[in-house]
Amino acid sequence: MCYCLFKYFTPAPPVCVCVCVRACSMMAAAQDSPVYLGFDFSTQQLKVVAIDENLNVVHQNNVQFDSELPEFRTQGGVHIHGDRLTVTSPVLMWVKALDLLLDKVKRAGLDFSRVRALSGSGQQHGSVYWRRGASETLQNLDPDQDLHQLLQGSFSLRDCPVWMDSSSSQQCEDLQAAAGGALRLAHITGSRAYERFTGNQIAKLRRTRPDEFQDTERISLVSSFAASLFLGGYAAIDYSDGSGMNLLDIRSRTWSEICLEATTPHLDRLLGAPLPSTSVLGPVSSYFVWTRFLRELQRGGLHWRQPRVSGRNEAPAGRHRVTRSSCGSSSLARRWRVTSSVIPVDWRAFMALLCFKNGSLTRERIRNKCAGGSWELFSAALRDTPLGNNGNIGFYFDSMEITPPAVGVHRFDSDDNKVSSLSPAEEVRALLEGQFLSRRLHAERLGYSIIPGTRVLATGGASSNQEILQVLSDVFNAPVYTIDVSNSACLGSAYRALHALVAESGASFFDVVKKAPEPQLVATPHPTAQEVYGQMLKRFARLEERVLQEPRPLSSSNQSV
Ligand code: 5FX
Repeated sequence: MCYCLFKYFTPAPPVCVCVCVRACSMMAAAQDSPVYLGFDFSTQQLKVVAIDENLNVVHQNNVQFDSELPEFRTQGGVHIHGDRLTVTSPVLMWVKALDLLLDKVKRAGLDFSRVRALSGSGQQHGSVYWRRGASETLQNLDPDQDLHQLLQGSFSLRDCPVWMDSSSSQQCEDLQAAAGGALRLAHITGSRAYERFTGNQIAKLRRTRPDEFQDTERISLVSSFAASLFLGGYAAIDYSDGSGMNLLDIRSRTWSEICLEATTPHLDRLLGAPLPSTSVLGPVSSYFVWTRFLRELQRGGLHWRQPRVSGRNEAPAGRHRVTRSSCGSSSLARRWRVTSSVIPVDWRAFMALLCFKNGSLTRERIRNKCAGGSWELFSAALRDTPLGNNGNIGFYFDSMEITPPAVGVHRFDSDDNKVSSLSPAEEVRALLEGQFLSRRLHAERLGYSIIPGTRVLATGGASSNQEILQVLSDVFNAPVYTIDVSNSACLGSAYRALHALVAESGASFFDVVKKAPEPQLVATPHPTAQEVYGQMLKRFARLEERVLQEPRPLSSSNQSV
């Protein structure tokens, strides 16, 4: 998930004033002081955050794929294919988004000569297929042209499988059989076989698109693809993102022979060797230095040195036990020290990761249906309904969910009878309570338990909605904290970029983030929350079993509702 690149030069005379898009107090940063960039190539948009040495955010920007690059005709940044299982994104959309984002940042007045290092993250599992000869192209980019023009012939596959894809069930079965079962595969790679995991996507493409596959010289993840653009050469896949491929042996942190062999013989040649997420990849490509980034600099003003470290902020450490709940396109809950995925900021440690597919897009659908498209009315519905929703419980799986693997909308009244509708306000609360009860139920099944001192950190778009955060706090019976910046993945990446510069003096990532603003307490549980949701969780678990036993709709296991 992480990449880091680096440039280091004597400060040029400041030519632009730093523009802050969120808080004017942040503009206090000296106009020629260093800045560090964190990018996030996420599902629906490309985002960037710039911080100064004191970790203040001095600029934020983004490109929304659907609205700002309409020529690619995506919805939520993706194309859902006719089988409703295959989900892809056009690779050139991501490249063009980078062209556009850098232009926007420059137009907003951020002086690129202040940038000392950059780092980034990308949506996990998605993969990019570079055509033979692309490496040569990357190294010789003509500074007078846009990246998307230069790279239009560089991909053997125009449409990249992304994390929402669930079309590789056969390949998952084959991989598990080859590895000696789901448990054995989980022992090696940290996970049973999942359709969205990159190895299974690669195996499917090799079978269904043999010509394109033959024409591929390198496969990147979205994060390493993005790093490759900045680097002007192929960037390694990092251990943390590599943990989402069903290919990496997460203990030895090398590609697993068994998994490689079962996926595609000699696949390691297409993947390159994996690296710690904290690796520094090298100086930024001269294309960016002399064109988009630093056109204003004189050649003599640059001094380069090889950098050291990078990463993405996944480190909410402290005295308290912390769980992190992301409220973005997908919803994530992560917990320390349970084997599943290598942690970006410490490659010797592991974290568990639960992923839920029906997150913000489902909330938007219910908002449109029950609250006239208004978040204010959606929030009012939450305020107007009691904790526990009069016993009504809902499951809203617009597309095939990951955890648990179920599809469809299922509503139950207080006597556990299936009902076909709820009042609009109850529907809103049923959705929210159902989403958070599910996070809690599955986190607890992983071994997580709520004890005194537990805090919930909420990130992502919905983390700015007070009523949603209140439901989260009540369901978890724990205080909820947020950070001021909803682009937490970008912010973490920017911290990693800064850390890259100071790591050689021995500073740890934790030393660097000590200066970061503390997460703010935004919601505390209602006094009755424990009683209400303790009971409700048990009912929810029973009803989820019922939902799982229901026959799936005939047309597809992944249909939308
Ligand atoms: C994690 O396993 C996921 O599939 C999602 O959270 C994607 O990373 C979203 F980008």
